[in-house]
Amino acid sequence: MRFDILSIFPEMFASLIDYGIIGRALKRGQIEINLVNLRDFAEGPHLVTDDRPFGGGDGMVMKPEPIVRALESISTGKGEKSVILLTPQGQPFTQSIARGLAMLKQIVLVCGRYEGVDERVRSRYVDTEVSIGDYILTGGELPAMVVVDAVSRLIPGVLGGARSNREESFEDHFLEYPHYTRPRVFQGLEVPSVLLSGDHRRIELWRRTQSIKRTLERRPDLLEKAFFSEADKCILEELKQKHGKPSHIGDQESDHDQ
Ligand code: 9D3
Repeated sequence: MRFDILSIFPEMFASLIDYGIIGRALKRGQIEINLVNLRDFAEGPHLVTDDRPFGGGDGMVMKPEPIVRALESISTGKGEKSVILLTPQGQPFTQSIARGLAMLKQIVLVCGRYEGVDERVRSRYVDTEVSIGDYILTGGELPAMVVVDAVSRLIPGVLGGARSNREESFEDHFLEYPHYTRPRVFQGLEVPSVLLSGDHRRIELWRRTQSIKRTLERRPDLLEKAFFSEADKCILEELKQKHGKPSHIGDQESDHDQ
């Protein structure tokens, strides 16, 4: 996968490139990131990339020419390519969109700043518009990093092999069960005894119950898409009987039972 990222702040991507799984994927050549500084494609003595909006109003708009020149400078190889504009007006980014993007050969990410980019760039050059959620950021750079991160980890070999298999399973519509590691007692808090029992069937049942319970309490919206096995349905019925309403967030008592 090759990512071309157009931004007036390419330095912001240093942390993405230098650390962790993405840093390792870059070193291994599993992904490629080409940072394009929009200012390099600006003209005039001040190399401006923005201008005042026609029709008046507050804020500035990104000029079309630097973005289009930058887009035209990008080399394209074989395979499918997509130009994505990061914008609050885009479709909400999901795991499903990430999976679709992971099948491409090249992704061009256009990071907006100010009030946004000139509409004619969007209409003529952009394939997809993506938002990362309903909150206001100062630009498209952090959203672009979110897309690179989410897509890269889906590319075969970028993560360890065992992890990716689990991803494919139906489990991903549930929140995860609680995790514990050593020490067995931390600040007086014990690891649930079932996890120390060595009884793998009971452990599996406990984890599945915790997963369903957490999803019910915190993200009931996810359950609409989730696939329930017959065993899952039994667990769900039992949970519903125990607590009438699934709204015990932060209820310490209910976190201890099974
Ligand atoms: C007058 C309203 N504008 C400023 C408050 C709208 C506005 C313009 C540009 C709001 C945010 C931005 C910058 N944000 C992005 O470019 C952006 C973004 C976001 O803010 N939230 C979630 N996803 C994204 S993707 C790009």
